Amino acid sequence: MKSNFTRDGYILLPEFFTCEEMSEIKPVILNFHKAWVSDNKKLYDERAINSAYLTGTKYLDHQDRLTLFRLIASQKIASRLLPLPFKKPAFMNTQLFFNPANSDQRNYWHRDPQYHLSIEEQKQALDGPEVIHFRIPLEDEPGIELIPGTHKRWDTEEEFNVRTEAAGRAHHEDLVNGQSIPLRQGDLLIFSANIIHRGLYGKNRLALDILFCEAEIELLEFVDKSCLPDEQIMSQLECSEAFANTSKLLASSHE
Ligand SMILES: O=C(O)CCC(=O)C(=O)O
Repeated sequence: MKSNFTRDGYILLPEFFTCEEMSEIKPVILNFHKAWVSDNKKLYDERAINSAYLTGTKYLDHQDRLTLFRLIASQKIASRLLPLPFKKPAFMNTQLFFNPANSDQRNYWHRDPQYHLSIEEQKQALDGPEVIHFRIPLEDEPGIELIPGTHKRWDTEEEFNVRTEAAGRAHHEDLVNGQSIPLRQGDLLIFSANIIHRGLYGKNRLALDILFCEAEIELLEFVDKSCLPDEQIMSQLECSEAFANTSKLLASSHE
């Protein structure tokens, strides 16, 4: 059965990007990753599985940032973002997922908001506002394992115990309803940040996640402004609506 975002909380679009499109993005991501790893050696060696803020000014030059902004604001991404059941889509951040340097490090089931919301707030978050990942694998990789439908329903007892490491359970233990979604370079996986999921480590995994959310201040207040395009870059973008919604909301919240 084909996945459906509203029902399942994810959609896989195989071969969404052409080889040509991937060959424009990949060198930029590798530039970022190399600079980030050398600046965060201890974190990388000890436990990191992702970096973030790729569109910021710290590690990439103007041309590389422009390539990322053009991707995020492309007609192709907008064609998948705008039809989602969102009131107003806004750009939130970018992340880059890779394998842990320590090959014994285990993955972990979670809902993204569980690290900053109470249990009651996590239940309320299932009714929105929504945060979603657009995952773009730059290499073929084992992908993600997720539990379809959990973006809108609360955990079973087992799911809860495993993802929160309660009742003697560990967060890497297998869960019965887990569905693995292997990814290939050029695919696009869209999934809800609320869904119960875990990364599958292995191969040469390197995946760019673009995070969008509904334009609500509680989701956008920590956006790093240096990760947003300036006016001169905005004028060169095809579909800048998600960036514009973020900038407008941040500007109005500081009035
Ligand atoms: O790919 C991973 O390691 C996990 C992904 C994840 O946790 C996330 O995207 O929130």
